[in-house]
Amino acid sequence: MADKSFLDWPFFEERHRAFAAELDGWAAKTVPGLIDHHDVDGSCRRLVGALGEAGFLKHTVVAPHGGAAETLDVRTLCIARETLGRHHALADFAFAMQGLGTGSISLYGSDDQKARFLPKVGAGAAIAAFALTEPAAGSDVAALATTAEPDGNGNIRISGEKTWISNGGIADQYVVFARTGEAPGARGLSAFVVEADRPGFTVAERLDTIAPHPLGRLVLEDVTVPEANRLGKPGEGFKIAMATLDVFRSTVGAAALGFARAALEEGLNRASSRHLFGAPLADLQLTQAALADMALDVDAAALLVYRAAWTKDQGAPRITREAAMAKLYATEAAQRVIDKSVQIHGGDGVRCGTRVEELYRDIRALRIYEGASEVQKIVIARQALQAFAADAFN
Ligand code: COS
Repeated sequence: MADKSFLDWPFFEERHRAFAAELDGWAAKTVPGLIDHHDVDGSCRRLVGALGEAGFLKHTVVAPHGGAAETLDVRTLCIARETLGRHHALADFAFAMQGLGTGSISLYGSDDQKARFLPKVGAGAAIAAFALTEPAAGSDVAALATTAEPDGNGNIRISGEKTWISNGGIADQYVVFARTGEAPGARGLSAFVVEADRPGFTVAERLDTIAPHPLGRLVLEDVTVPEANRLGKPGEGFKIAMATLDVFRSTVGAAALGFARAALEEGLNRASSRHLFGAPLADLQLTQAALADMALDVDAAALLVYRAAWTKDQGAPRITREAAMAKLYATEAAQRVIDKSVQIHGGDGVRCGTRVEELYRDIRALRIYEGASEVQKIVIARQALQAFAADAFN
C-alpha cells in the first residue's frame, strides 16, 4: 500500500484526496488489463479510451469544452501523473499527453478553437500531441526551422520536420510550432493546430526507445491549415510553448515521483522479506542508509512538485522557477531512488520483466524530455540572476 500521507499536506483540498483515492482504485483494477507490451500503440489507445470513459481526462482540458474547470488544476494533473506512474508508465503517458497535447489550446486558444479541439480529447475519443522539437532544435527552441507562411487565401502553409514527438503516429491532432518571421529568434514563432489527416502531413518514422511508447518523426510538406488554427497572436509561439511547458514540467516531476514511490515500495518490501546473514536485509545498516536516502528523496521531490503545482493554482502568472526546480529535482531523485531499489534487489533487480527493472528503463527519458536537466539548470540560474538584479536595482 502506497504512502498517501502527503495528501494531508496543506497544498491539497478534500477534492484532491477524493480524486487520488478514486483514480488509485480505478488504476489498480483497470490498468493491468489494458497493457500489452507487444502492442504499445494499442495499449495507449485503450488507456486513453478507458481514462476518458471513466471521466479522468476531463482534468486535462478546460471547461466548458469538456473540462472539469475553467483553468487547468495543476495539483490534480500532478496527482494523476503520480498515481498513474506508480501503477504503470504507459498509463501516466496516455493521461499526460492528452494534457500536454492540448495545453497550448487550453491556455491560449479562442473559444472557437477550444470548442473544436478540446471536447474529444477530454472524452478520450481523440489523441493529442505537442510538436515542438526538431532534428536541430530540441533544447534551443528559438532555433527551430519549420516555416509557416500565409498562402494568400486565408490559409497557412507549414513545412518542416519535427522529431521525438510523443504520440507521433497515433495522434489525431498536433500543436505545431513554426517560424513565422515576425522577428528573429524567439519572437518570430507561432503555434498552430494541425489535424493528422491534412494532406502533406506524414509520420515518416517511428522511434523505439528503452521504455517504448508511441513516438515519431513527422514531416510536413506544404501542410495547409486555416488561419483559424493559429493559437494566440503571430509571433507568440515561443511564449505559448514556454507557458505550456511551465504547467507540464511540474507534472513530469510528478510522474517521476510516482515511479520513485513504486521503487521505494519495492525496496521496502524486498528489504523486509529477503534474509541475509540470518536476518532481514533491512537489519543491515547499509540497507537502512539506502532506504533513508530513498525516503528523503521522495519527500523532497514531492514538496517541490506540489509547491510548483499549488503556486500555479493560486493564480501565479508564471511558475518558471518552481516548475524547473520540481522537474529537475524529482526526475534526478527518482533515478537515484530506482537505482538504489535495483541494488537492494540484487540480481532480480536487473532481470527483464521485474518491476524495478522496468522502472529503471522508464525513468531515464524523463531527465531528457520537456527540457533536459541541463536546461532546467539554465532556467533556474536565469531566474535567480533576474531576481537578484531586480533586488539590486530597487
Ligand atoms: N513563460 C512566458 N514567457 C517566457 C517564458 C515562460 N516560461 N520563458 C521565456 N519567455 C519569454 C521571455 O520573457 C522572452 O520574452 P521577451 O522577448 O518579450 O523578453 C522570450 O520568451 C524569450 O525568452 P528567452 O530569452 O529566455 O529565450 P531563450 O531562447 O534564451 O530560451 C531556454 C532558452 C533554454 C530557456 C528555452 O529554449 C527552453 O526552455 N528550452 C527547452 C525546451 C524544451 O523543453 N524542449 C524539449 C522539447 S518539448 S518535449
